[in-house]
Amino acid sequence: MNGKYELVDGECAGPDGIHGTSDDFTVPYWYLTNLQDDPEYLLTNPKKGQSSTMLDDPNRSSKGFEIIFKKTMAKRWQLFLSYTYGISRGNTQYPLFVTLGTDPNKFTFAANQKLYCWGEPHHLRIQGSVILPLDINFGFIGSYMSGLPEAASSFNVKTPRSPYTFMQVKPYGEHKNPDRKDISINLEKSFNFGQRKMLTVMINVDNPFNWDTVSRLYYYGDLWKKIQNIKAPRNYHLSARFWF
Ligand SMILES: [Ca+2]
Repeated sequence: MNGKYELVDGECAGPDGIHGTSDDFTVPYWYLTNLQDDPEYLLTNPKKGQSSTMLDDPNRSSKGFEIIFKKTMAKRWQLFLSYTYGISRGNTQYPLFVTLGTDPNKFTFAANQKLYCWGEPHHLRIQGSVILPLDINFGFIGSYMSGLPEAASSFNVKTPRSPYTFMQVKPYGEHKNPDRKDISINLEKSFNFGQRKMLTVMINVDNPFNWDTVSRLYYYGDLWKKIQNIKAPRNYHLSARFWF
């Protein structure tokens, strides 16, 4: 545990991944100045100040709550509503936690800032059905989730040792993925034939409004803000079931 570090400016190549262009910016980087002498670190229950790599006490806390409203089927309709809020803050989380004590850069955007957060703090769900005239069942499922926070990283941070250092270059949550809305609706109608025969016809439409096609972006290297995931566009599903 005899590593000696000096805080220097790392030069991040920015979203284009190329040094020397207008989107470059600097990031704080702990530079190991005695590389030859430095042994492997082994820390148990690491604490702030225990070594030159421990800039803060590890901490994390999670909070959340959920509110639910249910209306059971009566007078031909039913409804379920829920709102969930949950958030984690702190300076450690896998995989960072397992590497604490090896490199003070693990704390670069976490120490004393408590900006680390993970998850989708706002999650709203709705589900219900109404029996329309002619006994046609109309059902719907919808949800809204606020965008997942990201830790922007770059492979191209130029430091005194290398032009290709990989590290987190922005605080967690400074960049977020798009919010997501999902909705699915269906209609269902049954026809009875005699006492024990029934035909049920169903039509289901997912994402009828083509909402929020982009669900996740990249936040590292030269893939910065390029699309990582999209979700399925509007699609229809027609089916029939015959009971006998
Ligand atoms: Ca650049």
